[in-house]
Amino acid sequence: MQINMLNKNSGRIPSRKGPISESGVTILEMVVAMLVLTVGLLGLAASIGYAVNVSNKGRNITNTKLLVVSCLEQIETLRNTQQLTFAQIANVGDPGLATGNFAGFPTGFQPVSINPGPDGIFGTADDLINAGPDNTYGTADDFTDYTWAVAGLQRQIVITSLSTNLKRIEVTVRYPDPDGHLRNLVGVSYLNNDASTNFL
Ligand SMILES: [Ca+2]
Repeated sequence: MQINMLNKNSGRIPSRKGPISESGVTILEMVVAMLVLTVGLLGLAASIGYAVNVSNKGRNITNTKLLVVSCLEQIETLRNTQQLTFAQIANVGDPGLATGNFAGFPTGFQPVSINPGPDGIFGTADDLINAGPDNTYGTADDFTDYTWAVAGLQRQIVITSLSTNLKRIEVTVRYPDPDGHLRNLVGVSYLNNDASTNFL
């Protein structure tokens, strides 16, 4: 039926003119094509991997920066609220550290805890102390809770007295990058001895 419709003018099937090409794709051509395709796909996979790596690095830096800034702001708040005196804002062993119920910020890198411990201050030696089942600090069931430590992170707080009324606060957070290398992110602020009640 279709043939008749196509050839309604001539009334017969037109004969093909010229040689019929029966050449196809050789195996060699297919191999080359597959090689080209493979190289392209490998390049695409590598670029995706690179993008994911860069994204992870950026996220780590952002999270670490937030940790550094929050620690610096905590120390400023401790001064503003006078929870600590200016003399108490110091490292353990600092000759200027005021004696009292606060032991000072320990030197060296410490675990980063998700809780501040009995003293309510992040970055001190008691950050991993859990109050235990009775939920009260200072009782016999207190224990060191290592699950509170953020995996892979460490923090160092260095407080230097520049003058009677000025201290330099340096917070370093050590974190692993996606390649497994440990990196340091450092934040510095300067704290004056503003004992006025402007902040209250
Ligand atoms: Ca603490």
